[in-house]
Amino acid sequence: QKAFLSTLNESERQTVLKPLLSTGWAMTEGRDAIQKNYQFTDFNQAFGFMTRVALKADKMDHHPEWFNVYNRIEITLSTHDCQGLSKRDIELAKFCDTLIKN
Ligand code: HBI
Repeated sequence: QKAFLSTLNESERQTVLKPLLSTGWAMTEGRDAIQKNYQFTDFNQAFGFMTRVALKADKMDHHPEWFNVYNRIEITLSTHDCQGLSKRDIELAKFCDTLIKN
């Protein structure tokens, strides 16, 4: 679905972005992007998380920017096609958080 993606407008930022910022997501310095750090019990758990996010990302055709070392993952979400945050970033962020059992 190549529907033109636009960046989130101000009201969308208040309604769908803001709640994420209170669940550990933060705006990335100098970018219209959000990022979050996850820590798992071990690499096996971390990579399992990455695997599930990767499959979702490919299904969405929307891919994360991420870094992994052992049990830690730093994930950054932004939409390259519109150089900013779009609804796809919100969807993928929420998906990531559904995978975490706290
Ligand atoms: N992932 N984060 C992100 N942003 C994009 O704009 C994007 C993507 N994955 C695939 C994709 N765009 C394709 O639609 C384009 O590369 C053609």
